[in-house]
Formats: sequence, structure tokens, C-alpha cells
Amino acid sequence: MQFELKHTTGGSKARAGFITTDHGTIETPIFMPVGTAGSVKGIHKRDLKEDIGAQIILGNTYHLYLRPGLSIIEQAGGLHKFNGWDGPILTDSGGYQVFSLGDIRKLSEEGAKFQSHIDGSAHLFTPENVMDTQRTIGADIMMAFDECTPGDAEYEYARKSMEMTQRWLDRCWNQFEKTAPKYGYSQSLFPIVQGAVYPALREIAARNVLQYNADGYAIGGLSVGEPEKDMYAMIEVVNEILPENKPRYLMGVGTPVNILEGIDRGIDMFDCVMPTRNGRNGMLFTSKGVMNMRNKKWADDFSPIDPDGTSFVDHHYSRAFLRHLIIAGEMLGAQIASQHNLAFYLWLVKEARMHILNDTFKSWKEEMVQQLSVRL
Ligand code: PRF
Repeated sequence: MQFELKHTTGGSKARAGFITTDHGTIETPIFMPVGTAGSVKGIHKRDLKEDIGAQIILGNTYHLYLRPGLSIIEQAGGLHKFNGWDGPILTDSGGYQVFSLGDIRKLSEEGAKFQSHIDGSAHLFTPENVMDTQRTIGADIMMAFDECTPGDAEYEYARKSMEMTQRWLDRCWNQFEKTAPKYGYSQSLFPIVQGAVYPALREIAARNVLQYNADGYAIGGLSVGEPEKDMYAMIEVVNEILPENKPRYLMGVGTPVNILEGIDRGIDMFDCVMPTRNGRNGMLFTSKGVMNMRNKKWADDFSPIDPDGTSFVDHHYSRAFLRHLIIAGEMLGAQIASQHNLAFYLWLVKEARMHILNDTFKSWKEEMVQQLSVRL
């Protein structure tokens, strides 16, 4: 995998670049739609690529390992062959998913013991077997196994947690180097910087990951309940230390405003379930502000969903019809809303990239942030 930094812009840390993988080139900054179980919920791959303009999608080690299981994925020849997406795929390591299980998981130095959310069966994830699993899934970009420290963790807890993530990273890296790709294309491993909301911990964690000379680096443990200003401050601390010539991935973030603020601070890659999950609940993000489709005001609005939108659905369905579908719990409503939101997120990062290249990012961003906060 290669990263080419194409342009930096004045008055901002924002960057435009290219990430080249064996499954194609990604233009950064980029948003990566989440395909937890190997599919982006409700979206055909044709629409993902051609209508939405997705360039890379996410899969989750935790979900794919439990169902359909590694044997099926390996028999298929890897996740690309299994789900038919031939562009780049990044897999999250399971660190965050296991963390989200709450009471039905137990962390120790060895790894994370947990019960399946599907049938209650017991499993153990270790840094080593999580690398093996991502090798088998065949992700272009694999993530290190980490503990996502809760946003309200005390300093001592956050320090110990971050130090365990560092020891786990070392084990991940050893296993990564001991093993080879299974399907003939190369795979990269991204370390994850933790440290909760403590600048001193973030600094130690960011310096620690540098020793691995990875193809890219991620920032985890943000957007997990901490104040937004803390999230931005932590991004600034970490990006000051991470190398310029490698992509930086802010995990699981966030709202359109969070994404613009992240780009402004030098983030290159984002993922989040928000466009699909909130879409299924009737929340639409647009360049003019947020629309709650459950609101009565849309009931007789027969104009197109988003006259400025880039997706097919924006121009071929009315607001009134989409509202009806959402209220009626029709699955097409969830699909249309998800498709619109993903297309909007991809438009937003593409537009940001263009403004970085034209040196107009800062003023465009300030205006956009205002507009995105409007409730329509
Ligand atoms: N770690 C991992 N995946 C993640 C996170 C993390 O901290 C987050 C936190 N926003 C989202 N996804 N492995």
C-alpha cells in the first residue's frame, strides 16, 4: 500500500492525497461506508460504487468471524470474492465491537473473552488470532487489536488500558510479520492510538506507534462519550506526532461537522454507521441542513428529496413519499435514506478534497459547518 500526499493547504492541516492498494486507488480525504457483516446495509454494490461513489468499504472481524465464519469466507476466496466488492476493504479488529458488548466480555492481558451476541457461545480474541482472522477475511487494511477506552475513563484506567493496547500492538505486529497474505494481494496493518482524553497519554501512544513504520495509523477511543472539544484537542495532539507521509484514520467518527473538523486537523480517513443507521430512522443529512423525515411538515411536500443531491434517489423520489415509507416501516424507506446519506457523505469529502486542492478549504468549511447545523 502506498500513500501519496498531493496537496496541503494554507491555514489548515487539511491534506489531499491518494492511497493505492492492490484493489485500487482511494482519493483522500475519504469516508468509508460500514459493511458490518460484509454488506453495507440495504445498499447494492452497483449503487455503492456508481451512485454513491464509495471507494473503500469496512467490514467487521467480530461479525464475520461469528457469521458466516472463517471457513466459508476462506472457501469463497476471501471477502472480496464472497461479497462481490472488488475495491479496497478495511476490517476493524473487533476491539471496539467486543468493547460494545459490555457485561458479556472480559478483558485480560491474553485478550478478550466474550459471548457471541448470536448464540451465547464463548470465544477468545487475542492479538494473534485477530491478525490470522483478518488475513483470512482478506482485508486490504487490517486493524490492530485494541481496547477502546471509554470516554469518561479516569487517568489511571486510561493509562493502563493504553499500555495494554501497546503490548497488544506489539503482539499484532509480530504475528503480522510471521504470516503472509492468503489471496495473492498485499495487506497492511494500521496501529491504533488510544489514551482517552489525556494529552500526555495520547502523546505517549502516538510516539509508540511510530516504531512500527506502518502504512498508516488510526486514532481510536474518540466519539465515545467525551465532549466534542476534547475529541478535537486529542486529534490535534496526535496528528502533531504522526508522520506527514502516512494516512491517518479517525475511527468511528462521525457527524458531517465532525468529519470537516477532522479533515481540518489532518485526518484522511473516516468511517461511521451514522449515515446508514440514522437514515434507517428517518434522519437525512443534506448540504442545507438536517431533515427529520418523520416530521409532519414533509407529509405533503412533493418536491424531490434533495434537489442538490448527487444520488439517483434524491431526484426520483419525493419527500412526501419517503416520509410515508419511513412512517410505514417499509424497507424501501430505509434503503432510500441510507443511499441518500451515504451519497451525501461521499459528496462532502469529495468537495472538501476539491477545496483543499484549490486552497479554498478553510472558508468553504466554515460556511458548510454553519449550514450543516441547520434543522430543516
Ligand atoms: N477501536 C477500534 N475500532 C473503533 C474504535 C476504537 O477505538 C472506535 C472509537 N470511535 C470506533 N471503532 N478498534
